[in-house]
Amino acid sequence: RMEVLQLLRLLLTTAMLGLSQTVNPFVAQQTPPDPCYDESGAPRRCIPEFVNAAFGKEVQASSTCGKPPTRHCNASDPRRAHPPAYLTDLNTASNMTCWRSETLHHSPQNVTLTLSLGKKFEVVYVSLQFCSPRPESTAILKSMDYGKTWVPYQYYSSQCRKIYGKPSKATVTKQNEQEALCTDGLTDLYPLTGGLIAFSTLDGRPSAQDFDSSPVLQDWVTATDIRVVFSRPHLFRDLGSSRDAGEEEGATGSTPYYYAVGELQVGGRCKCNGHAARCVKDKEQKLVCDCKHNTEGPECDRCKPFHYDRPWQRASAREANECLACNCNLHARRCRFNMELFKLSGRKSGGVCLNCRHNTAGRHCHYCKEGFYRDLSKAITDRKACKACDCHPVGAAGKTCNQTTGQCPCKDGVTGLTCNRCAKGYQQSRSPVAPCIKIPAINPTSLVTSTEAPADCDSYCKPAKGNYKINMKKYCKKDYVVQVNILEMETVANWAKFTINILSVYKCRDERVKRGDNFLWIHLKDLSCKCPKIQISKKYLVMGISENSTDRPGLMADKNSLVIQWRDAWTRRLRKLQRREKKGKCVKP
Ligand SMILES: [Ca+2]
Repeated sequence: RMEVLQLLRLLLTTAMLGLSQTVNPFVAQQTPPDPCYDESGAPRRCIPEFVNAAFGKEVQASSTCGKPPTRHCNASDPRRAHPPAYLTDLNTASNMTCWRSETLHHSPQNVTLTLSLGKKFEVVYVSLQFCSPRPESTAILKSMDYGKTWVPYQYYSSQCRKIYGKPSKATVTKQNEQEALCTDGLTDLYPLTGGLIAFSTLDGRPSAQDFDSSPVLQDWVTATDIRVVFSRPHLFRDLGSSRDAGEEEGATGSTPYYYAVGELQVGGRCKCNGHAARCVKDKEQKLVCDCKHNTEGPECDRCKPFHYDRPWQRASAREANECLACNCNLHARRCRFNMELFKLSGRKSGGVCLNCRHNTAGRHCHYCKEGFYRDLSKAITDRKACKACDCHPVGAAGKTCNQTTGQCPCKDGVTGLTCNRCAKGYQQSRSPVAPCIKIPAINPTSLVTSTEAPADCDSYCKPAKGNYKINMKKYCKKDYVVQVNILEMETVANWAKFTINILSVYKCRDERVKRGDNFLWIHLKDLSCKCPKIQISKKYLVMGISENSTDRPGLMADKNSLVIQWRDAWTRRLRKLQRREKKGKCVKP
């Protein structure tokens, strides 16, 4: 029969499990490849080995013989004691050690065995090997909350309906996979010793084939405690008068009886939800999963701190479902999970960094907080990735720069990253409110660059180009030779009036030409044809003729003047020409 085969299989497993409990302490010191990760280091499902979770654990029995001693049982005599420890000890095939209840006189005679596994296990089977005849009625229960509440796993009875209120022939469907059944199998009186009761948690349950995706069955196999209740023995009138039980003291009236079990097994795996390959004792000697995949908790049932980028999930054969760290670019130590963001991301990422440091901000601490901007020479993960804004106290309209570019908000006419200079077409003023003011409408730059320049420039003059030669002849022809700095410009009628600063005088026949502030006049027509070409705040060598004009005090330049952007190399040359002139080398025109 199928049942017999199944029992044989369990017995074989029993033998193997017995061996696997013998731990070699030297094996643990080696470092075998971690089964929770594949060869490339990618996480994969891992599960603790299949064990007899009952082995060596303490069982609470509601009744144990030998106190007070009887002829067959003496708790204080090791040779005749039958303590509950014999339920989970290491049996040898030849010498089965058996727990034995007190002799019971009245039916029903309930005896309860309670086994605490110490943590959640995924139970595959519960089996009992008897040293007495099997009980007529037995219930197996489990607890998932360390004994606070109990749910039935399976009933065995020749009178299912009468004893347990259950039909004896029932089938499990997808709708009642978490329901305990009652069977009249495994309740035979015979064999009188060595009989088995074995309950396989997943046997005959439809979703067992797809256990990974059945939370109902995952729940069904989960247990922290197992309880066996022997509800009713076989009555000895069925048995005849050959049992020693009948000879026990006090056996009067009803037929006395006892239950005896040689081995209680709970076959299963330490429950770690696919995130640990083994269970270990923690500091308090409690059994816990050795969690991987960034999980923690006794059953690896939650994500480790800072690993909240997606919800915790049990590992499956296909997916390790490891917990993922939040991406905070090394600027945060804490994060939280946000379901809305997770959904918006297509169920990929829902982590939100908390308390971004190093002047960063954002969900991933991925940009700079207000008042700081990205230093693009450094990686975003760098502690100095964000620099403080450096906005000019006068030129900037505020202290907060663009978080990406560092651009400060500049006042009108001000430019530069920190707002430290005037924009094109603007010039510095003394006002802190408007530090740069517009250069008056008609200005040389716009005229010169304008496409509306007079078409006859080519015939009118040749704009200054390329290298100028400064020779004695030219020097002698001019009334003055000066180095000037162009400061400002305004227009007066058809004239451009430049405010200049005369830096050096190399020749002068005019008293008005001396170092210091002065004016330089150029006719707008000349200027628009770039003869000469002049730009504000540049230095020039100006060689020209004196012209007395009360309307336009200062120097004058026109298309025949030499106005050349200054070169320092000229200083020596001009001094030389100056010396030669003093020696009378200039022939007056
Ligand atoms: Ca035993």
